[in-house]
Amino acid sequence: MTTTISNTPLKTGVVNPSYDRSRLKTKIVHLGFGAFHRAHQALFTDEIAGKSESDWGYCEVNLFGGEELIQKLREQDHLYTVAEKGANKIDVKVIGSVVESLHSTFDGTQAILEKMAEPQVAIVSMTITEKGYCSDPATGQLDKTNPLIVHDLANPTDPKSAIGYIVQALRLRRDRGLTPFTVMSCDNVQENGHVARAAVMGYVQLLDQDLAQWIESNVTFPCTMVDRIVPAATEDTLSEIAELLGVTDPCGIACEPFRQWVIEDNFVAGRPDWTLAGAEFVEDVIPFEEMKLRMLNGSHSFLAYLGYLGGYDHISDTMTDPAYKEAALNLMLKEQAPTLTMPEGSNLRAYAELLIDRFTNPSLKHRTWQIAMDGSQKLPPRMLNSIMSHLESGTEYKYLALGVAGWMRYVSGIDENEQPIEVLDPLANELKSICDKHGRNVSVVQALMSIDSIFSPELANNHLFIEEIEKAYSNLITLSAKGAVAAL
Ligand code: NAI
Ligand code: CS2
Repeated sequence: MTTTISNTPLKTGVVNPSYDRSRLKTKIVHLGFGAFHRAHQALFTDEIAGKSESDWGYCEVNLFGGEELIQKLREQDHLYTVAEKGANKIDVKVIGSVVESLHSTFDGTQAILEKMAEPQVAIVSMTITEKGYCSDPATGQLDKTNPLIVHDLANPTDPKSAIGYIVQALRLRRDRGLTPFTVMSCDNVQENGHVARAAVMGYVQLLDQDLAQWIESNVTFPCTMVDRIVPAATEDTLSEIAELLGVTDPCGIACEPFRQWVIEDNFVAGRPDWTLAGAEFVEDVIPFEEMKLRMLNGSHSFLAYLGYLGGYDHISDTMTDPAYKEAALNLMLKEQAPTLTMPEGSNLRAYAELLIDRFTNPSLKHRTWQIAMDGSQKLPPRMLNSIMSHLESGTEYKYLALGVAGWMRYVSGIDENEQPIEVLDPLANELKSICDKHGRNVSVVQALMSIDSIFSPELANNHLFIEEIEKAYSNLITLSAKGAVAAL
């Protein structure tokens, strides 16, 4: 028998599920069993099962990648470890809220659809990355030319996209006279519930008007603000976790101690009481989402592009450079905070200072390269929407401008030492062909702005915006990333 976390006594200090796991049912199907979900929603759901009679459990589904993770998870009775790493202390928890799992590759599409159509399933939640919504990041509307959507429109009963799965599962439920489920996005997408709804509705309207009407009237798509820094696990992460447990856990994940979850209270078939684990249910999540996306994620992306180009491998490394640290704080307080409308009592200075502390945590090895990924999806909510607000009010945005220029320089695929950069992005080919054509000439700025799924016409045709980004880009080329950040 293989020795796993489920059949081996673990070291003292490890927190194990304190409840009877057999009580849990698959009431949530989660799409996207990646790093983040393991350390966030699944952990909240585990904690509330320890504090109440909650019977909410997960079926984890991966539609793309992560096959081995699902296989290993099954071998260890769906238990896995979360190591919460502070600067001086590590808490190790074994999570018990996962009941079962499926993968499109070895279980097949129909098994996943049948699971989503089981009567007791009340929520389908998602951490499928920004690109999983098959939507245009500039407008938040379904991209009908997305290859997965094109496939699903032609084969709606055998879908590939998360959107196609949700619609087909809802069709099965309606046809069988079952209640609908709530669709809950937990991705870093601005107004994530609205984007999920727009994608689902945009797709189903092309397929079936009756079903579209049923979904419109019966399904809700609450917005959520989710926060916890969870870097992708490395060999080092897994060795450290094995050391702490006394046995290897290939599904283990490390993260920071901080966590936050603000959820719009709009569920059609019930929901767990996640407040027992510190989540908040509110009427309007959008101010919290915007605050997090602009202040945390906006400065993360700034540090990722300028940090990578400046030779810093991890976010905590950028924080050892006083110019980067000051730039991140200024970006948050001078250029992002003024664009936000927050509920009374919010303290954005305290929030920014806490973010700097979190970024500084030396125990977390969060790669600038990882955050730099998928910039075409991340730029609008993190930087461009705030720039729109500065253009309306005629205020300065030099930090944001350098952030956008940093992305433009990064996607050229060649770093400041003429070494190749592995640029991962759904638009990687288009970005490369534009950058190859223009080289490091400032003309690349306007050429990249012609990508209308990223830059709205209001931005791409605004001469003040073009000039500001061209200036930042030229500084970056002349002074290098470190020089341009210091010159701010
Ligand atoms: P990951 O790379 O570990 O996992 C990505 C997951 O998305 C995988 O389960 C994969 O199967 C799924 N996926 C990828 N492309 C897909 C597609 N086109 N359709 C359906 N599923 C798809 O990434 P991680 O760290 O779990 O992050 C996932 C998302 O969670 C992020 O993009 C972000 O929106 C959100 N998030 C992540 C945080 C973090 O610190 N890691 C914190 C807050 C939110
Ligand atoms: C990061 C986020 O990868 C990224 O783009 O900015 O995943 C960030 O770690 C989380 O949003 C923190 O909650």
